[in-house]
Amino acid sequence: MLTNLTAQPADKILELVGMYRADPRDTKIDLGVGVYKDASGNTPVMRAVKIAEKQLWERETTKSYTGLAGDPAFHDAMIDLVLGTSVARDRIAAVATPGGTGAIRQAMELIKMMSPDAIIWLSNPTWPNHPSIVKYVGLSMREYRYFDAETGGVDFAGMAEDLADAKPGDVVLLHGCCHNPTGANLTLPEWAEVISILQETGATPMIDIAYQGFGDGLEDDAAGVRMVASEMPECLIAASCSKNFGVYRERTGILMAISEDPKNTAVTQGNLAFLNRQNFSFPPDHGARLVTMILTDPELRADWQAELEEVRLNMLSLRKQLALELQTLANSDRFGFLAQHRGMFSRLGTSPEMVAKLRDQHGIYMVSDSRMNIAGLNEESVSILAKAIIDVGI
Ligand code: PLP
Ligand code: TYF
Repeated sequence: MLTNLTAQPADKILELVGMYRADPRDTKIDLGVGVYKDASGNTPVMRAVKIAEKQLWERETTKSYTGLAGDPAFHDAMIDLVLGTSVARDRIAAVATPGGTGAIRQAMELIKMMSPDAIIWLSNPTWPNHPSIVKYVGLSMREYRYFDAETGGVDFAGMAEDLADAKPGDVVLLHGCCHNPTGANLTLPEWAEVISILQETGATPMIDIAYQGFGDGLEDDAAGVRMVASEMPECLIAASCSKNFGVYRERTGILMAISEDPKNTAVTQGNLAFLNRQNFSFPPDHGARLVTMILTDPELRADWQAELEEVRLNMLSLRKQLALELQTLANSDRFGFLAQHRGMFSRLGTSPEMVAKLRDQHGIYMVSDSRMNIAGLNEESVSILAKAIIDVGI
């Protein structure tokens, strides 16, 4: 039976990790997988996470099962973080999931139950796991224009035109902030316009938010999500704690499903718990518990927010430095968009051949679509990257 299997295509981002490791050059630079790294290239455990882990070790009296939906205190803390007070709590059903990816998967399964003929609208480009999960779950998809390669910004006119074709029962998947892979984001007036289109078409929004706090700050990064959630009758939200709490391997995420009428919340909650039970039963608890402790303890929360802000400002300053060095070397503003982008990623906007040249000639690793993880840089390597970009002729 196992001989019936055929090879699966590799994940292009994860494949790069192996290529980078195999490269013997000590000057190599890793701008591949989206993991935050400090100036020394380490991905540290955040201070508040370490303290919470110690407290948990001291205080935890049982590791018995939680509930199928996870700990309600985690739901409350995350709903507060992502949505603030934008939506009445009694309209929101929520389940803890294994990471943001688990939330996306559960959302797609929920959509399949509610609207099997739904078309899932995905930005072009988007995180490669979006289309692969949609396809695997057996839903249809269409792309909407998103990135304007000429300007390095959002092709909003194209996006609006494409989304006007969405139908009731369809789902429009939006990145809450820090768009992966481009780094180009919607402005608040553009979010408002997306809401008008959703209202005109009757399509349902789903928001994937995996980098809250990495762009313009915790509150600003959630502004688009909050606007959509407060103005649309229904909304799905998949949130990840992997990046902003640095708990990647703990698999910590949440799916929220907002109903128009609070009377529908209990049935929705039951269906979310049902889906957890079918797929993995109880969700992982360790990361969720740490996140809950941090968000509900004023001292831990303040320390976490301060460290997250250091992380955000570090990436922002690296972006600005890169844009500036390229401006000087190229004697033009054509890389100015790098300073406008927000979050971990920027799409440089060059060909896979040029990306291969950067790798072969300079030991600089980025995804073949020219997505760079800005956190893979430090003050010294920014100059090396800028020179290499000009040297290969981008
Ligand atoms: N969505 C996007 C756009 C991402 O980049 C990631 C990153 O890993 C995720 C979701 C989910 O991450 P995780 O499953 O590790 O929480
Ligand atoms: O886009 C990234 O690099 C992160 C990490 O299958 C990631 O989101 C990459 C690929 C993958 C899972 C996570």
